[in-house]
Amino acid sequence: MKKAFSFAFLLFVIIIICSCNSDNPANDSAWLTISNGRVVRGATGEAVILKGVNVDMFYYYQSWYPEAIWNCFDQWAADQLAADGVTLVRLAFHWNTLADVEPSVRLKPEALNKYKEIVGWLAAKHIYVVLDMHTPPGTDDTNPGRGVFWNDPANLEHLTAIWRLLADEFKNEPYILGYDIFNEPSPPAADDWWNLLAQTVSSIRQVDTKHLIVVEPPFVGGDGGFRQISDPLALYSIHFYEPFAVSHRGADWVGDTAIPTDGVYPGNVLTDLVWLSGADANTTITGTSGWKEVNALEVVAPEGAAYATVIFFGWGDTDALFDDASVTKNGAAVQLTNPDISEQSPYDAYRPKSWYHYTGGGFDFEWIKNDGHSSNGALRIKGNGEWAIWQQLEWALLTRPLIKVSPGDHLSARAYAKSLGMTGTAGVTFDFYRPVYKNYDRTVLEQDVRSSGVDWLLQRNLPVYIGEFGSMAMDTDETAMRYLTDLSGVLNSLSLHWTLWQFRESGGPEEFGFGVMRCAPEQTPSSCQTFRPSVYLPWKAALRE
Ligand SMILES: [Ca+2]
Repeated sequence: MKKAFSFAFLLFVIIIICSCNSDNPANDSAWLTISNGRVVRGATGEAVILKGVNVDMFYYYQSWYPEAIWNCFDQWAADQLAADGVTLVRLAFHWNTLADVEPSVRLKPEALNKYKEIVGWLAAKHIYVVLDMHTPPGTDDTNPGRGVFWNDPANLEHLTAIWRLLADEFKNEPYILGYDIFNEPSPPAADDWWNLLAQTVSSIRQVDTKHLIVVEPPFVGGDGGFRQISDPLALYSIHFYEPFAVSHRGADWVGDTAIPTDGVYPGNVLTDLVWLSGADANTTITGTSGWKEVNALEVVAPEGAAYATVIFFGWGDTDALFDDASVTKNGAAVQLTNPDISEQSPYDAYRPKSWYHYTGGGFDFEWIKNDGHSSNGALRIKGNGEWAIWQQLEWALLTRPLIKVSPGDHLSARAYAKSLGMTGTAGVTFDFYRPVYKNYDRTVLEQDVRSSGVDWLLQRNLPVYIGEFGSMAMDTDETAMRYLTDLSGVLNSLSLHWTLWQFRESGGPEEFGFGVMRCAPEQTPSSCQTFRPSVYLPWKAALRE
């Protein structure tokens, strides 16, 4: 008896020791890898599908609430996620939370320990973690426009160096699924992204050969989309938010004004606008002049038109300033956004709010700040070509801040223009747009998911992870509930891995947002414990589907 007891005690001690060390054989069964296009347990080859949520506020708080950053997540939250059935968390961070780059690239010990603690809470509940570089070096969420990342080669070097240090820290942790190298990269050209990715993967592989690389496609026109990378442990990630007018209803950070809140699901959703026709100006300027009124009178909205924008135009050799637009519809004044060109875009210091320029070629455009008609701030068109315009259609927002019209409406536009020596003409008039709707239901959502890159990847036997999807909602929002139910149902039917955007809001109880939970910035999840049913309920159901 005595001998048997000692043996049992010894085993007990070994098990205790082993559970403290992630290198040990007891945890080997937790390691995941990729085999034959699927995420599988390395030990058994059994395929697993991982589902969960983005725990994302760490990147956001670094910019906006640095004093509260570690309130974003706690052990209670890890337990809650496990109880809800989560098996995957995409953990976002801001580069500067974790790292310094001067005088040399190094990880900050306190933040690293915090992240290790979070990974430990999740690992204890058998939840896997994707580390997500959400805000890359040289960029910050208080100054949107991640394009600046690509302007300085040092940022690229820092990104690669930070990932190598992180991989070295986490290389033995089986509950790290992998590394999401750069959230939604928007490089000048697709090759810039694929080259940086290859370099970063190569650097990671010098210290860590076991974890997956989460591969996102570049956000560029033309040759955008996925490429297959040479590393065999790649998990290909898509962020799916179609139809945008539904998933981002009310979002006020996408463009200069907010996205309308009238997108419904299932139902007809505005997905595009098609240019229908322009109108003739009544008076124009040419030569050299001071500020003079130009106008377009008795313009009738054509058949099919649903939206109009006032436009300032230049034809031929032009050097003109424009200011103080005003519009009437059926005799009543229309409220325009920034008609006196005084307000700056919240996203671009070089552009006035809600004005955008286009040309067939040959023109330069400028926001003039030291001249104007009734107030400083005017728009300039200078050059020589067929046509150039400033107008108020922002494609990402579609209908804001356009003028809603019906066929047969009578419109007039007035503005002031100043010519600086030109032989062409300049003036003010309208462009009309026809809306394109798509009737969304689950079948259409599935087609959109497949064509977003999923079919391309599955045909090549590559594993697919929907890293983000979600819907802005208030508590009992029928559109959000049905959209999330159908979309997560589609993802499950295709056996895709997924993480919902997002775990929590920081804007307090009234925020119209994406979060499963909505808490004030200073609240920890355990002190908040407030869920948004329209997101929480369909998400929870999909986790268990
Ligand atoms: Ca002005």
